[in-house]
Amino acid sequence: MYRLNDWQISDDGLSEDDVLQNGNRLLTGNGYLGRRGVVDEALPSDMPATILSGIYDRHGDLWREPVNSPDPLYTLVSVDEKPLRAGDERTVSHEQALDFRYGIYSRSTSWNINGKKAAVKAQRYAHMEDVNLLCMRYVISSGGQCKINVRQGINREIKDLNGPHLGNFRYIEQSQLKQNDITQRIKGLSCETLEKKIPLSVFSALVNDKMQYIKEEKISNSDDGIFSCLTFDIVNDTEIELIIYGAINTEKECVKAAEEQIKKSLNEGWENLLKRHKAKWDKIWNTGDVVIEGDEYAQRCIRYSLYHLWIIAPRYTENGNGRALSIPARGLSGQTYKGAIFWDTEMFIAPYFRSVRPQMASQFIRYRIQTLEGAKKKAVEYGFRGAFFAWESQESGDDACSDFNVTDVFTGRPVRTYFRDKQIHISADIVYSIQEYVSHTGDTSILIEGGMELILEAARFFLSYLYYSPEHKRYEVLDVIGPDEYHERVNNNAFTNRVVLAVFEIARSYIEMFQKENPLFINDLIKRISFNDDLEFMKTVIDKFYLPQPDSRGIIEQFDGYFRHEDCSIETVRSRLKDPKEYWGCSGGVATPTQIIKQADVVTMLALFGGDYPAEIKKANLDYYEKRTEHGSSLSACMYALLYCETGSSDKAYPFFIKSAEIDITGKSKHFAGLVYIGGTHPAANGGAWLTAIHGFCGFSVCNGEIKIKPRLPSLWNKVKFTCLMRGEEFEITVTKDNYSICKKQ
Ligand code: IFM
Repeated sequence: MYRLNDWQISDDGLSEDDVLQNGNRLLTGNGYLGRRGVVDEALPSDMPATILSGIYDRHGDLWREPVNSPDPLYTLVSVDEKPLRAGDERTVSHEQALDFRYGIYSRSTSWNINGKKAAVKAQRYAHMEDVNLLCMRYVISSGGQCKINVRQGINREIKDLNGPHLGNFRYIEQSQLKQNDITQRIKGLSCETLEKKIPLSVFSALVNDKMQYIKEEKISNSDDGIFSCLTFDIVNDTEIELIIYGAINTEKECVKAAEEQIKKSLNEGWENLLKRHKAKWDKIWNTGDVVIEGDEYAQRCIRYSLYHLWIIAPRYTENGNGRALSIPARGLSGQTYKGAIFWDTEMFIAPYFRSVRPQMASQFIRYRIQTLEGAKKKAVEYGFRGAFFAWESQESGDDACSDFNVTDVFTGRPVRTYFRDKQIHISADIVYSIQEYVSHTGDTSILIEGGMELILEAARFFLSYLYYSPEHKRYEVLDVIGPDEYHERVNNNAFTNRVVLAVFEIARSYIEMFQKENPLFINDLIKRISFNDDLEFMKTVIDKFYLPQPDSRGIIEQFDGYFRHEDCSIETVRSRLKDPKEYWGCSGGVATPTQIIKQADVVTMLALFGGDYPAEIKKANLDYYEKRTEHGSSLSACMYALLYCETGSSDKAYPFFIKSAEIDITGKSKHFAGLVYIGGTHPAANGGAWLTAIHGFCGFSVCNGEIKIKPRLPSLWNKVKFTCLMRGEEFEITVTKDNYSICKKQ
């Protein structure tokens, strides 16, 4: 059972499900790598993983997915020749914990060995400054005379969902370094990914005290990795401390770099490394924290959510020189969803970073700019022009989403899904997010450096996608999937139509802005990409564009014909399932013929474009759609929360906020879509929790560099404090129930 305290979450569970959940719940990372919260002696079935950000590989014709590195911290202890594994029949106690202030995972396990106690306590973290580095302190205690074997090194026995991904292994053994009764043992391994031959080096160093007990030691290597094998002859109650460093590198000169990292860390030592790591976290919390007074649970949940965003944010590539990276839908918690980037980043995660680390938000945009060519190729593939971004984007902008993204539970056969072909709103979400970034930061250089071209290409894509209805004399958007993925290939999805219109409006307003401020740039661009005719067409389209309107009840129909679908309860639809893992959408899904939707759709549109609609319309739609939303996606709850806040019902928003903020604590989310595993952490919900707390409850917004606050705190909350970086200045904002202050931070 998990327990949540201030800055700490712990769990003592050992069941298969606990192990899977804790892998996510106790995740550590630093934006370069994510390490699942499993024990140090984990078996492949425990899903140990050290996921590398932005490195992908494809095995055969299986799904491309992020690479899981060999594990340099692997440690297995045996007492009197019997391996100690958490959960084996001799286990007496076991607890794992995560200090989410400093990203430190710890475990403490004890065993009964023929009446004597043996225990292991370990602490480990992914270094926040030296991002290639993992550090671990591992203490073994034995209650009396025994023989202890330690097998520590680089373990290749890890599990890929669609692997294996690495080959051409070479082991590197270093001579041991003995200094003042301390021995440092360094082992290394080099390999490369199978598809693109990306080099990967992993080094591991083991340092130990209590040399007097060492009976024997050797290095062994085989197909499962390279290990130091130490035998200690223990005569009485003793503690053996091991310090272990792991370095992982994927640069060109990765062997050298990983080895240097290890040697540097050995020199610096555990205490100093930890100090530097903590100082980095202190700095992050100094701007990144949200302080809530009056609600301890919410306080813990929001910090836990923000922690999860920081451990997956690629800080190491944000300087703007090299390749830009973004955040995958399941972060760095595993290979779920192919490690791909969805609209989750732009709409749910970027707002937080825009406020506290604008250079990260700008990196997300640069990532999309770098994938523009892929988006253009995809548009051509489907017979359109312009930029149709990947629904599931990997490093090149090619779409990782397969045509058969769900496996039927009954037949085991792949099912045709249309996410890749029809979730066209992705191109518009990216444009929307660029506009939000520019409005917040005033940084128009991103537009000049590719952002404007992206916007025009996205506009061109939609211009080529539109359908002119001669009957209604208007432009429509047909055959799409909106946020609600249970209803595929629908016409005039209200959300999609609204964001497509936003693209045209944004493109037009930036063109006007540049015509005044930098005509040379914009005229050149329009000429270079031959956008002139499109521009004329776009102006016509804006005037004749169809946006679904509220009906006599004030309700906006989610798509043409939605109201004709069976109107029944979520329970009724659920009761029709023949298997709990059944996918609710697609052609045969239980929700497809009904009005039950997967996630906020019209509600998302109203939350984003609130200014276009009066409060009664928002309330009527909240009321209508809430009963019909299954919240089968972790992106759903926060949109309800935001809209409830906007309509003055913060207490109704509160449970939705909690649902978002605690999702990776409780682990209560869908783990399967058909037979496809979709578990992991939920960065979009983590970002959604911040959105609700700050944009929702504090009524925070930024428009063209001006901060606005409209306090609407839920009953439990007395005060919220947070920081916003804007246009080179740092503001501390305090919001109470009926007041607020915005102060420049010194
Ligand atoms: O982007 C989401 C989508 O909206 C619903 N299915 C899961 C995706 C990744 O989080």
